[in-house]
Parts: sequence; C-alpha cells; structure tokens
Amino acid sequence: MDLPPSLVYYDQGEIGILELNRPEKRNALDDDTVVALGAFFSEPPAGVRAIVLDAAGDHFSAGLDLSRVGAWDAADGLASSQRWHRAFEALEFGRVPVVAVLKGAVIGGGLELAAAAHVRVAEASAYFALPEGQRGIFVGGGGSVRIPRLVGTSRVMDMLLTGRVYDAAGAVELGFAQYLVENGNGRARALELAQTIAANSALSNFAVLQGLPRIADMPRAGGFFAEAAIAAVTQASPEAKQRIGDFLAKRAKKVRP
Ligand code: 1HE
Repeated sequence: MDLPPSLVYYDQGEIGILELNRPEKRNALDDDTVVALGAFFSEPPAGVRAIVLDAAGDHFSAGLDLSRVGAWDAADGLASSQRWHRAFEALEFGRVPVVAVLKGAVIGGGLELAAAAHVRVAEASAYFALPEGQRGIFVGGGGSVRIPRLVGTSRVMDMLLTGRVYDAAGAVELGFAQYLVENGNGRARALELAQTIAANSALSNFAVLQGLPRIADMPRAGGFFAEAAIAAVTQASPEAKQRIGDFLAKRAKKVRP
C-alpha cells in the first residue's frame, strides 16, 4: 500500500490498524495525508473487517496543518476543503467500520476526522476543541455537518465562538465519543471493539454504515421505506438464516447485561 510517511498501516488478521504518524507536528493533517486517507478508505485492504484509527505520540491530531494555509487563495481553500470532504466521506460511508482512539489534542480537523469514524474511544487525556474562530477560519472537513449531529448545533456554536475546550469525561457524556478509558488503554479497548464488530455479519455492518446516517438525514416516510428495504435484504441473506437458526437451536450467545 502506497502511503505517505504521515500514515502507517499494518494488520492483525481481520483487524487493520491505521496510525497518524506525524507526532512531531502533533499529527497536523496536510493535504497529502488527507488525500491518502481518502484513497485508503475508498479501497480498504481486502480481508480486513474493521479498522482501528490510532495516532503516534500523545495527541490524536492538532487538525489542519496551519503552515500550509498562508499560501492559499479562496480557490485553494475551497479545493482543500472539498478534498477533506471526499476523504472523510470515503471513511464514513466505506465498507469497513472504523474505531478511533482519541487522546490528547482532538482539535479542529482532528475532531472532524474523529467525527467521521463510527466508534470513538477517548482516553482520559483527550480534549476536544474547535479553535477555528481564533485562527480566523471555519471548519472545512465536514465538521459543521457531522459534529452538530453528535452533540447539537448549540455546543458547536459555543466551541467555535468561544474556543471552549471539553475534557474527555465531559466529551463522552455529551456524545463526542462513546467510550471513556484510562490513559494508555485506548488501543486495547478499540481492538476489542473492532473484534466484536468484525464478528458481526459483514452485510449487517455494511447496512449500518450505509443506512443509519443516510436515514437520519431523510424525511420520516423515506426513512421508514429505506429501513424496510435494508431490513429485507439483510433478513433474506444466508448468513442471517444461519445466525438466527443458531440462536433458535441454542447455539448462539444470549444477550446479557
Ligand atoms: C502544528 C499544528 C497545526 C502543532 N498545524 N503545525 N489547529 C490548532 O489551532 C491547534 C494548534 N496546535 C496547538 O494548539 C498545539 O500545538 C497543541 C495543543 C496541539 C500541542 O501543543 P504542544 O505544546 O504539545 O506542541 P507545540 O509545541 O505547540 O507543537 C509542536 C509542533 O507542532 C510545533 O512545530 P515546531 O516546528 O515548532 O516544533 C507546532 O508549530 C506544530 N503544530 N499544531 C501546523 N495545526 C479542514 S479545516 C480544519 C480547521 C482546523 O483544523 S483549525 C484548528 C487548527
């Protein structure tokens, strides 16, 4: 796989691990990295059923690489933002569920990247901010679309206007991430979650990734119809027949608290 030095990929069987790898710049995201993320998630490695998105160093990502912005005119800024959009759409609407490990700075474009992942695990060190207002810019990586869907428009309004920073516990309570773990435990927890996800039917996971966010954007009638169509396709699959048969024959795990 052809990746820039700012990204490292390896797999552990069915679980892929993709690391942001520019810790000396706090994993600030330049366009090469963003384009490579898009290419990677457009065609994830064959055989991989879930991916853990982690980062080298103490910080997930300090967001947009601000050292590049000085040379941009409006056309460059538009092209860059749309590059981010394509890349993160490839992640969010990809074939493979992605579990992100968040620690240290989850800032600006770093939070936008995290918001495109499907499950987020926050270590206690993680902090979440959108300092765009202070930098004289606006979110450009899909943040105004995705982050309000996680935590509500009023919180994003406040973060952008006042630079408010949420710590990990507060962030998890509000929905920036779904899991809170102690420092150093994020990778292990994410791998555990990825393995659980990988054990699902691939068709169910695909239906969740493709269906859930789109249905959330639809009017009710369209949403119900889309849900019924996806439900019908999954229920008709041989794997569903097998899994449901296993439960009825008492061969499958029960749901326990
Ligand atoms: C960077 C970046 C960056 C660090 N672009 N180079 N994002 C921000 O406004 C966040 C800016 N960064 C920070 O507030 C801090 O760097 C951190 C809190 C993340 C980390 O602090 P610290 O003390 O650990 O590190 P540092 O010394 O500030 O940074 C280490 C190096 O990384 C340093 O470079 P050096 O050559 O002096 O060693 C920093 O300049 C560099 N660095 N962050 C470029 N972001 C699609 S639109 C999205 C819009 C946004 O993302 S806006 C938010 C941008």
